[in-house]
Amino acid sequence: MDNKRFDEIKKSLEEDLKDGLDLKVLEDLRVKYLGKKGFITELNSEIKNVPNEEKKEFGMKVNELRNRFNDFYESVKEKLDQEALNKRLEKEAIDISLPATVVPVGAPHILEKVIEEVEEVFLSMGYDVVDGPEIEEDKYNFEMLNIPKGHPARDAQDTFYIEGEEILLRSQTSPVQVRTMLKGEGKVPIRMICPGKTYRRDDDDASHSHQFMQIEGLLVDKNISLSDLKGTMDVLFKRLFGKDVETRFRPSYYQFTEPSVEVDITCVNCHGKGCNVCKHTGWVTVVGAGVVHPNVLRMSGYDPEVWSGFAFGFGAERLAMMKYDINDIRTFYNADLREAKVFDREDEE
Ligand code: 2NM
Repeated sequence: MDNKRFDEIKKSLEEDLKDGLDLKVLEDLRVKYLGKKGFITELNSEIKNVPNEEKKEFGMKVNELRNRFNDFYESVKEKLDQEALNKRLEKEAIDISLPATVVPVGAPHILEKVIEEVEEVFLSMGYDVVDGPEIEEDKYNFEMLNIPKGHPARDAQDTFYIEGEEILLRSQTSPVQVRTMLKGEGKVPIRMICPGKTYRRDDDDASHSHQFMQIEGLLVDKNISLSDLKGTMDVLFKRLFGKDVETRFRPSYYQFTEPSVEVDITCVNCHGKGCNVCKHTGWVTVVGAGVVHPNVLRMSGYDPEVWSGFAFGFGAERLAMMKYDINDIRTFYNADLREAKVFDREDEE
C-alpha cells in the first residue's frame, strides 16, 4: 500500500465533503466511501498489507478518515432529515383560520314548541296529555258531542269522510275527550288536554289550512263552573304571553257546551291599545269554550246531576302566529328551512 493511494482518497474526500448536498448525493457518498467497494473500506482492507512498523500509524490515519466521513455524514443527514420533515409538516398543516364545513342541524318546529309550552302549563296544573286516533268514527266525532245526524252544525265543519258516513278524519280533537270520559266510567275526575292534528275541507289560504293543530282540554269534577274556566284561561295566557295579559269572555254557541263562550285576550301586539292585529279593538279571540253540555256528560257515562265540567279548544297555529308574528298559516307547513332557521335564532335571543 502506497501512501499515494491514501492521499488520493483523502483528497477526494475533502473535495466531496462540501455544503449543499441533498439526501440522494449524500447516500451516493456513503456508498462511495463506506460501501463494499468503497474507498475507506478499501483502505481498511489494506491495513493488513502495511509493514508492521507502519501499521499503527496507517490504521490511525484510516480511522481518522472514517471518523471525518461519519461526522460529516451524520450532521448533514440530520440537517436534511429535519428539513424534509419541516417541509412535510408545512404541507400537511391544517389552517385553523379556514371557515369550517357547515353541518346542518335540526331545531324543534315552532308549532311543536308552542304546543309543548301549553302542555307544560297544563301539566303543572295536574292535567294529563292524551292522544287518540286521527281517523275517527262518526259516533265519537259528532254523535256523542251532541251533534246528531242531519244537524246543520255538521255541514259547518266540512268534514273529510273516508268510508260512507261513519269513518272520517276528525274535525276536532273532542272525540279524544269523549274516549277519555268513557274510560273514566263516570267515576273519576278528569283533567286532560289533547293536542293533535285535525282536518277540515277548507281551501288553504293565509288563515286557513285543511289540516291544523288543535289543542282541546276537558276538566270534569264536582261543582265546576265558568269561573274555574276563567281562572284556568288566565293562568294559561299569563304564562304564555306575560303577566299583564288579561282575558275576557263573550257569549257564544257550541252544541257540546252550555253556556258557551269565546275567550279573548288583550292584544299581544299592542297590549290592548289597538292595532291592525286586533282590528283596533285591543282584544283578539283565541279560544272557544264552555261548560260541558249535560247531554255530553250523560252520553259518556257522567251523571250531570253529580258531575260538571268545562271544555275548551283552540288552534295552536293561531297562538304560534301571535307569538312569532307570523301572518300566514302556510308558513308552518311549507317546510322552508330558511324560515325554520330564522325562528330558531329569534328564540335564542
Ligand atoms: C271547543 C269549544 C268548546 C270541547 C268540548 C269537549 C267535550 F268533549 F268535552 F265536550 N271537548 N272540547 C270544546 C268546547 C271545544 O273548541 C273550540
